[in-house]
Amino acid sequence: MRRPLLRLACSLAALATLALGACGPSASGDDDDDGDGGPTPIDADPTRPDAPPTPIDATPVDAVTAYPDAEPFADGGACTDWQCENPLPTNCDIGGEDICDNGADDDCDGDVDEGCGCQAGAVQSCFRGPPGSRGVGACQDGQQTCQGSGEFTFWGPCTGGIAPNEESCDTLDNDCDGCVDDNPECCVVELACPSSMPDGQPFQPYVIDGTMFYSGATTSWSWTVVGGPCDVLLAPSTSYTLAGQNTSQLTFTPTLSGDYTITVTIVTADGQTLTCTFIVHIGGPGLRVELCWDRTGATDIDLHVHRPGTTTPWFTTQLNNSTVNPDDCYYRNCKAGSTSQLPNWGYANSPLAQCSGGPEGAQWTLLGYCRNPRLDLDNIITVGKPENINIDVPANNATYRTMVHYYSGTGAVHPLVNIYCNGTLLGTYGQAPDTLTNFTTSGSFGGGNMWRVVDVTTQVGTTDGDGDGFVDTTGCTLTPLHPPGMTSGYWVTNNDRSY
Ligand SMILES: [Ca+2]
Ligand SMILES: [Ca+2]
Ligand SMILES: [Ca+2]
Ligand SMILES: [Ca+2]
Repeated sequence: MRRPLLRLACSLAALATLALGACGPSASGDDDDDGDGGPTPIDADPTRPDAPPTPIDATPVDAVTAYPDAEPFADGGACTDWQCENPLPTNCDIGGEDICDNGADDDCDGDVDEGCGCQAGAVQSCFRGPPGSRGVGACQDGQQTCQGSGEFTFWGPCTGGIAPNEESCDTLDNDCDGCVDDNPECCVVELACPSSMPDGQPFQPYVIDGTMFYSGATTSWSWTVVGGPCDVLLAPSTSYTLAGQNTSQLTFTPTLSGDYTITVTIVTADGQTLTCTFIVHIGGPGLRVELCWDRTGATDIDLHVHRPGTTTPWFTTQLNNSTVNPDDCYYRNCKAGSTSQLPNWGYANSPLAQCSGGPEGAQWTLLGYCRNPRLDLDNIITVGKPENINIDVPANNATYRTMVHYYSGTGAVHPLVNIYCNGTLLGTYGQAPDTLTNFTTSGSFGGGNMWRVVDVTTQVGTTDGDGDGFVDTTGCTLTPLHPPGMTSGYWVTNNDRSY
């Protein structure tokens, strides 16, 4: 996770460090500390040494192996400036057609997979840079959502991730050309930004110690976090909490899965401003359904997940009675503190750590386990909070229907549903610009508007390959639901509790 802090000095030892491949000569000025106001006489053109320096004995840059059609370095050694005069090819097909469904901007026009159809609401990984830089150095994929409906669908903008940036002195390959800190000004490296971070889990505090990146004297620290679709919708509220934003140590406690872009800005004692930006992935196991909505404080919207293999009515065992249906997981039966019995769909309980950090944690602790399915965030007209339902190890090849109900309040509400499968966002429904526009009428206990969102079919393996303590959910097939007989549009009914 964390890279060792490097402190490399050029100046007097310019030739020696160049020979070690640590950093190149500066482009101009008196870089040899001999006080004569000029470059070292032995090196007439400091940007282009006459001959490759030897010996080079440093770790080869990952990109050389990760990107097989790159020009191999002459000696297979480390990057220095002279080697980076042959950067990795961009692989741009300028003026060509973008190749569909690869999440790459093949024609390098700034749009990813433009002109390609997709399934409305689906989410895919994408990269905001030339294809040749994808996965190289500090570059990381973001995500894009399929917008539109019916036959008129297209991939929306690619957001998040890390695109190529100006090279800075931080031990990372910021411009993703395959060379670390290949900047003529990079003589002193004091900042060691992380190239990757370990994954976290919802409700578990994630502590980041900034002194692992910068250990010198500072005058200030500042941390910012950018979250996923619900955080965009809930802004300025956030689904996560932060502590220590103005100290060297950030404690970030998420409630939702997703990719969070974290930036730390450090002002050093000598007035330099240094920054690191990186991504922390928060992912719970199994199937995770998340709901948020834009109007809070006066509206209560509820999330429901239906047991596979049955088509019993939502809410109650029959359309016209009041007995809670154990096939429907929702606030009345699926919270630790619910008055109705927790549903038993035949799944093992999860260790308490999976849910004890949430708002229902104390009550789950009394029970001694986390139930599956369970609702561990219940938003009852709380401003800026989401709601979710989890099944840590769902059944193999089983189909779970998700539904959103407008319980109380008045006026149009725009709910958003995210589907995570083994920690990866695979679908988001109701996100702008494809918001749900006809969700206007509330009604307790099964009256009012119901939005049947998506059927999720889970594929579950037999092993715990990712080591999170749960058998892996290896994939999910998402089938967005449309009004009967239609191939597009959101399916919203009024006063209809049927499956
Ligand atoms: Ca393109
Ligand atoms: Ca493409
Ligand atoms: Ca670079
Ligand atoms: Ca760098």
